[in-house]
Amino acid sequence: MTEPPFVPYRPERVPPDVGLRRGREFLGHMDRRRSVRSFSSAPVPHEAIELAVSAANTAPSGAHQQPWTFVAVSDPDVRHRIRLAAEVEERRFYRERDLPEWHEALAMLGTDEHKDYLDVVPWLVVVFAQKQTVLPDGRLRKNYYVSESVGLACGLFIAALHTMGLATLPHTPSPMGFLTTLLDRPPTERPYILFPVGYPSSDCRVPDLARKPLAEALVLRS
Ligand code: IYR
Repeated sequence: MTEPPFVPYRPERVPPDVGLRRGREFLGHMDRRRSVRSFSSAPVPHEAIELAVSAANTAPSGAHQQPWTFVAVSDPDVRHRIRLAAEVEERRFYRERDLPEWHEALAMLGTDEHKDYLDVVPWLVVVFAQKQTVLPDGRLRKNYYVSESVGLACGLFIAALHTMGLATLPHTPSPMGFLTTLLDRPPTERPYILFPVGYPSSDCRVPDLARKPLAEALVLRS
């Protein structure tokens, strides 16, 4: 087998004290992020969406297969159709499905089947996970660690939006098959997360939640 091509990688060398300062600043920045459900309709330049998706597109992925597609929608009619279809599923979820434990877990968020924000935000970004990728010659390539890879990309997307003062919410109406139809995506992809993107409304309020303490998130083992 021939060797795959490698190129030098010489990232900036960061002394520990500088690294810690940057790490604290980054944490401070990320810790001010909240998921929001109350958005302004103020426009967001499409370059902001391009920048956030470009940042997402730097994510590591299984076998570097980059198994994601980000579909950015600004057309108010398409957004409205997405809202109506999402609310159909959400109504079923909240009113008809027998999911007491799940409903109870959500109680403190104060959510219901109304998803007005899908009409208010200037952008909806729908992320699709490619179970398979259609190669240029039309053959199908199986992808590995798809969910992990797309999740990593979504995390970077959220962080990039926050850096630009933009807010979002990982919205996952269940099931989400309507997005495949409405956005005309191929059967090799499945809808992964629906992100409304915009500035938070001036009267935006969020649930009074605390992040779990580091001692619960990190196990330090010698
Ligand atoms: N998709 C519903 C329910 C919902 C589910 C989870 I898990 C949440 O963290 C929040 C809401 C909705 O968006 O209302």
